[in-house]
Amino acid sequence: MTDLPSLLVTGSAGGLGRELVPRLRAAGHRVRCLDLQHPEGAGAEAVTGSVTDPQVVEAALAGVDAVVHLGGISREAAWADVLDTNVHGTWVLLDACARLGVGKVVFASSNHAVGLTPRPADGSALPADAEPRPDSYYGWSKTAGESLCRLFAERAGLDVVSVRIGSCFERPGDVRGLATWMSYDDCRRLVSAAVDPAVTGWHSVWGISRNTRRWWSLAEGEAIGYHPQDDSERFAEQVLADADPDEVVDLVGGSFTANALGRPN
Ligand code: NAI
Ligand code: 15L
Repeated sequence: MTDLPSLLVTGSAGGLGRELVPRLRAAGHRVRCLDLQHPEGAGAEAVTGSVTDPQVVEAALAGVDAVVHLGGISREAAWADVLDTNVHGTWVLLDACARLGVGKVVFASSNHAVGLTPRPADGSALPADAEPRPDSYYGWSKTAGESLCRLFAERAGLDVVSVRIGSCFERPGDVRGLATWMSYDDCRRLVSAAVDPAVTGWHSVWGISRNTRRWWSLAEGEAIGYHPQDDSERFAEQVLADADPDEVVDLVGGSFTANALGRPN
């Protein structure tokens, strides 16, 4: 049996990283972690520092086959901060990958890159390459990250899967989440599919589970071997009982579409 690709996970200490890393290890990937700080007991495979620091990033990349880039600001924030961490940090990482020959990147984009997109009136599924319509500086930083990834795929030969993640939490938090949820187990399945050596070039996929109420397309993910197994429907009764009648459910970005620009939420 051949070894699975070894991985660097940036942002490994965040809400998603803490759930994803052990699942990747259990699936057979060797995983190194990079974050500003780590939980106790993170071990020797934990590199401490910023994705904006080229020396830190180069050290963290040594010997890995692929990068899962989660590290950064994950909600609305001040312009200078999203620009530095999410845009410049992504460039530092991609530039180092290209120079060091780490040829595969999974980029944690977000639904908020297209947050202002309405639910298609004809009932069709929204494609994973829907044009950028960011709902926030944060969402804009993800469109910039996607675009940088594509530049490095097409000009530097990196293989990149850009994942427009919906809502990756233990369970969906609201009615919108019944459509946008991705389980941690499905997130692991998506990463393992994306780093497979057979997946080459540039891809944009949605990061959601096989939710009964989904309206974002799974076709692009399935084309790279991502076959989600979970469905938020098991949470529906409880979520609907607690529903807020004013919740924004027919725009991709939900409540982000109504929040003030640049104000941390
Ligand atoms: P989080 O905010 O819980 O974790 C982000 C992690 O990145 C933190 O551990 C933080 O310390 C680290 N980080 C921040 N700046 C850094 C820097 N300069 N250098 C290195 N590490 C840095 O966010 P979460 O939920 O874990 O999300 C992970 C990624 O997935 C983020 O990029 C987020 O934008 C994206 N995403 C997550 C979604 C979700 O539902 N959890 C939905 C859409 C996108
Ligand atoms: C995101 O991009 C955020 O990082 C996450 O915290 C959630 O707000 C998610 O989108 C969502 O839209 O549910």
